[in-house]
Amino acid sequence: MTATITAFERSPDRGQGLARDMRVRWALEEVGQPYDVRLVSFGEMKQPVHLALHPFGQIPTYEEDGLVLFESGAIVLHIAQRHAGLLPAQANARARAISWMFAALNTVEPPIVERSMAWLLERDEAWYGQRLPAVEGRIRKRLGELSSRLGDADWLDSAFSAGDLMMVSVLLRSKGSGLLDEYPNLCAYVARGEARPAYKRAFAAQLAVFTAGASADRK
Ligand code: GTB
Repeated sequence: MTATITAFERSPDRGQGLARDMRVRWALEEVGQPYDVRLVSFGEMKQPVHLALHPFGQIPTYEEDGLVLFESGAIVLHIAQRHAGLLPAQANARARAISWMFAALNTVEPPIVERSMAWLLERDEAWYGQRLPAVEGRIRKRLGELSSRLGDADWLDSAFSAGDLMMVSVLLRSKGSGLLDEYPNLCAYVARGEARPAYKRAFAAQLAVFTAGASADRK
């Protein structure tokens, strides 16, 4: 049965692929699984129909054959476990790839999200400029550590895995801040992820949603 995911009807990132449906789309493209997308507005996300799928009223969700999942990490892990292509067959390598998924979500993404939220919600506050260096310091700490570990390798643990998919997705969210540019090997790592045909297909699909919405608005 074809899986259905949810995504923003009008993504606030204007098609930059930064919303978390992008990592799910990318995973599905990597494993060659077709999928349907149900677009939801901010209002619909908070209605009982969507809350029955996602207790926090967010995207993405994933429905397949009676199974309903939320949380992009859980969804990508489910896809990677069900289909070949995103996790190594060897048990220890598989466990390490999953560690990298968790590292992306629990260790690297939080300070990046903190900066985005500060800009979104607090940028007009008098103390915003004073707080920013500390927030950016926390991002630099993680990027520096990740950069040291990656070194000149192509991927985090030999072959490309769901760990890389998640880490590249998370790092992409720091691109706009300019902080990623301080780490050339991380920029090259992200570029390798973006160059993957599966990434390109996923990016094009989410951009098409934004473009269609924008042209409908003009009519
Ligand atoms: N931990 C959850 C997961 O990984 O699935 C977090 C899900 C989440 O934050 N979803 C966001 C959402 O539904 C969209 S992705 N927000 C609506 C709400 O909470 O009411 C976060 C996001 C939003 C916008 C941008 N952007 O504009 O660049 C980037 C990322």
